[in-house]
Amino acid sequence: MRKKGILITGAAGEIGDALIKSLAARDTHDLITMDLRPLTPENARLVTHIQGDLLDQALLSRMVSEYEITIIYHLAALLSTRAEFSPEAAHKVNVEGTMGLLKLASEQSQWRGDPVLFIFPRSIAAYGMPDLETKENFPHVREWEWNYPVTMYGCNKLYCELLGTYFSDHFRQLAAERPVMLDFRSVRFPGLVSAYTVPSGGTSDYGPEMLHAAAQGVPYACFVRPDTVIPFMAMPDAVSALLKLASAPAGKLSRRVYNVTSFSLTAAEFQERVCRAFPGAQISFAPDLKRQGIVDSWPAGLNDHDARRDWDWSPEYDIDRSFDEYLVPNIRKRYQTK
Ligand code: AKB
Repeated sequence: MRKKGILITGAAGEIGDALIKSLAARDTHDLITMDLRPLTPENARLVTHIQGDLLDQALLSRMVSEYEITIIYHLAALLSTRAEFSPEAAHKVNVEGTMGLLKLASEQSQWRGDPVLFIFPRSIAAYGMPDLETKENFPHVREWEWNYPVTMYGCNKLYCELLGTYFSDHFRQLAAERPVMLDFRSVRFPGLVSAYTVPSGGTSDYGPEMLHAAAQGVPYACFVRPDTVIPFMAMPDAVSALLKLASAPAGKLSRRVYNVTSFSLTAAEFQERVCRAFPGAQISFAPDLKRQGIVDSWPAGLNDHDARRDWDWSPEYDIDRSFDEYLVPNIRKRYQTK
């Protein structure tokens, strides 16, 4: 018989780093991770890591010959800035990679006679506000509003949310017998900020980059205007949202894609908090008009009412707690010991 396992793709990334630790502390199933990169030695001890390409079908087949996958946390993605430089590669990873995994989850749901849970974290990049006036007039966007992304990453993700919903609700809709279908659930995150990792390839990266640079005493030029506003969330809340959504009873879920958020602030307010925590931080503003355009297209805030109602979502880290209890002390410690 195969061993039961939980699969995490893109496991060497920011969310993966934190998710592995939380799942290893609570789950009985084996954790199987996949990424092109190796894991940190600390995380590598907690999982069986497959260093390889998500698009490698033979690799996926070998994995399912050994493991009965019960849950997939599909984190692998090329983020918004990186995807603009190589849109075709982004499409391959973000769309073809997701399609391959949805097919795998679909087949495995048949084998098990029980849906494979497919957790798909995505983000505010699914939205596209046409101009700053609209952004100001719609400060708390609902899931179905302004789904007009301006980035390759956003387009890829929006489409994959639809694909996931299709595989969950309509797959083989004309067949005589409906198959056991996978259970797709997605969250749209704001920009995430971790005390332990620095993001790469994203466009919300200016927040975390500012913070980590200041803690190391390195000057930082922020690539957006001071008045730029988007929502952010501390990494522990992001992990808790994924775990909460995964454990919610299916009957309670009224949708497959949920907004979750914590706090919104401008880049100037971010800078103020960073400078308060790290006096002497050298943060300037040197807007890059092209990346600015991407951030301006993202909403200033999200309405996460449905997640709160359906699966009791609520962030534990508001803006003060995020900075004062999680980010600043842990980042300070991180660079002090180096
Ligand atoms: C990015 O900047 O691409 C991501 C996101 C907000 O989607 N962090």
